[in-house]
Amino acid sequence: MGFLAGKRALIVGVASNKSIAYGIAEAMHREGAELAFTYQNDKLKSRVVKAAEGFGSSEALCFPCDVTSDDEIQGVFDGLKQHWDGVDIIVHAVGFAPGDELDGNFVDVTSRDGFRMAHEISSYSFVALAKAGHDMLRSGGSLLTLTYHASQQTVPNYNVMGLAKASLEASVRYMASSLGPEGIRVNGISAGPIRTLAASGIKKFRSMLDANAAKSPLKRNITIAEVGNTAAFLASDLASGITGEITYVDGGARTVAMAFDEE
Ligand code: NAD
Ligand code: 0WE
Repeated sequence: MGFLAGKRALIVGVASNKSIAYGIAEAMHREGAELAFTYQNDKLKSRVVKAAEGFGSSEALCFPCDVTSDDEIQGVFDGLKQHWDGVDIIVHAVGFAPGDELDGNFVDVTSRDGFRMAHEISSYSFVALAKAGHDMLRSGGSLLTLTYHASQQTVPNYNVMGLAKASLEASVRYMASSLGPEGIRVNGISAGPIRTLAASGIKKFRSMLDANAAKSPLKRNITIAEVGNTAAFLASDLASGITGEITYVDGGARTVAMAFDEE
């Protein structure tokens, strides 16, 4: 029996089979969790439904959810209540800033509107999901989000997303303190760079992947399966003592100040 047997998980953020959320769904399904999904818009619906069916969940467990809409967020839990009497796991794997603010000098390219969008979609939405899901969340439950180390140290062009991720990481700690007394844990995974749809528009992503692999102790980049396994662990009762924490799945890159030459 898998270590997530009997757990029900809502996965927010599948856009393709390269999505980090897809890797998480795969691991959680393998460990015995029942899964439900959301999709951002109709364009992504068929891909998410196809993924869901691959994980033994029908279209009935797939809900539209643009996280900028409180109505759609509420609709997810209203819909989920028709099938489930509670939820144990919510995975938040959503991030967005206007593309033109992820290219160029931070001070020059950052706008009030881009700042607002980045923070609303990439950070507030995690709180919004917890709020709307609160009455369905069971004791022993766990919330997870995805972050990136550019919240702590600057990375060229990550710009306003770095600020939004810093806010998201602070929200992990505040949500953990808020929900902990009810037996609900809240954690983040800080993943190394991975080529997903969200990375596809980023200039020089290939050289960033290469630089990251060269810097990391493992001398390679990480996979969505590795993030998925960590997510499954953190969401499970095996991690019952861990909350408010950011766990790095980055091949150790964060721990190295200066790259070591390979002999
Ligand atoms: P992805 O493109 O596969 O997933 C991003 C998801 O965000 C998509 O499913 C998209 O539909 C969703 N999204 C964006 N705006 C939305 C909105 N308004 N409403 C609802 N959904 C919305 O890319 P990914 O790399 O798997 O990203 C998932 C998470 O992982 C993000 O938070 C990202 O910041 C984080 N992350 C990615 C990397 C990386 O290198 N790929 C590294 C560390 C952290
Ligand atoms: O969080 C991310 C990507 C987030 C992202 C990506 C896009 C591209 C398309 C947010 N918003 C948008 N908006 C778009 O219009 N990552 C951790 C991957 C990533 O993105 C970078 C990186 C890395 C790594 C951007 C610049 C520098 C490094």
